[in-house]
Amino acid sequence: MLGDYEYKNILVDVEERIATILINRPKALNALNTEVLKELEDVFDRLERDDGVRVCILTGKGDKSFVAGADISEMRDMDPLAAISYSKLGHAVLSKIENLSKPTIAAINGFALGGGCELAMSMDIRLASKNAILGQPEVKLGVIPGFGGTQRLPRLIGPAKAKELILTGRTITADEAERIGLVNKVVGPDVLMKEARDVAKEIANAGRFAVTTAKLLMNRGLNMDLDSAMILETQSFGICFSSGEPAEGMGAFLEKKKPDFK
Ligand code: DAK
Repeated sequence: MLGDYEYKNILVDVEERIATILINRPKALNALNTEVLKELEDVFDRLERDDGVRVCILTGKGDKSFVAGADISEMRDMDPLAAISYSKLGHAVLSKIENLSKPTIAAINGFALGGGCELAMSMDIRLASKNAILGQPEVKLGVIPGFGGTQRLPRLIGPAKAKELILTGRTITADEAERIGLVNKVVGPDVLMKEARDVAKEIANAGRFAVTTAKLLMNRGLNMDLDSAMILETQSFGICFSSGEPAEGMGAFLEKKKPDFK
């Protein structure tokens, strides 16, 4: 399958049902230009269809930056129409990642600024190395977050902190990001990828249908009224019993052994 994943700016490695995607543009601190965005769009399409992949980890090449934002040199001379189509491309890619049926983990190994912070926010779990710096500094460049930041950040950490961060453009350390709920956990740079893989393995070993369904319910439910979301959960709970997974999971528990989900 590796032949399916050959790109100019992205490296992909699939091992033990876990795909690790590395944005490989360290000279520009892994900034997202149109080419990188299009490659990300393509790789996540393929990963969605790849039955050998259960969980995806995304990180940036080097020890300095996850993604330092949208590409400022590409954006500088855009006219409004070009900016709209660039923003649409970013939205399409990040929505694809957010709605991927497989769980995603951002391993934030340094700067996650602007589009980089927005990219991390489109993922299910964010782990950060101690040296990571996060933020939405766009207003300092005379623009607004254009890849969903004005919407995802307040939903994730609440409007008060989101307004402070977006309106000032201030950046924060990994520890502060953890305190306000922007990242799940902060670890040393040397153990970041191990930590990400450990989380990914736990997910990959759980029931596939259960994991996919739980992700879908949390994503969709947040944008629904509570009564409808509860009905959707009840019905989905029932459907789990046609997947074969409860028989394996509960059977293994009662027999005091580890489940082996197919
Ligand atoms: N884009 C392009 N190149 C970048 C970059 C970026 N975002 N960030 C860094 N680079 C490049 C630098 O230009 C430099 O290139 P050379 O000069 O070596 O050729 C190289 O990466 C190394 O960067 P530095 O020399 O600056 O490294 P330092 O360690 O001194 O500083 C830094 C690291 C991350 C603090 C600094 O590079 C920095 O402040 N970078 C910009 C961070 C930032 O402001 N990010 C937000 C970008 S704005 C929209 C769509 C999208 C967006 C908005 C609107 N619409 C269409 C409406 C999204 C906007 C953003 O994401």
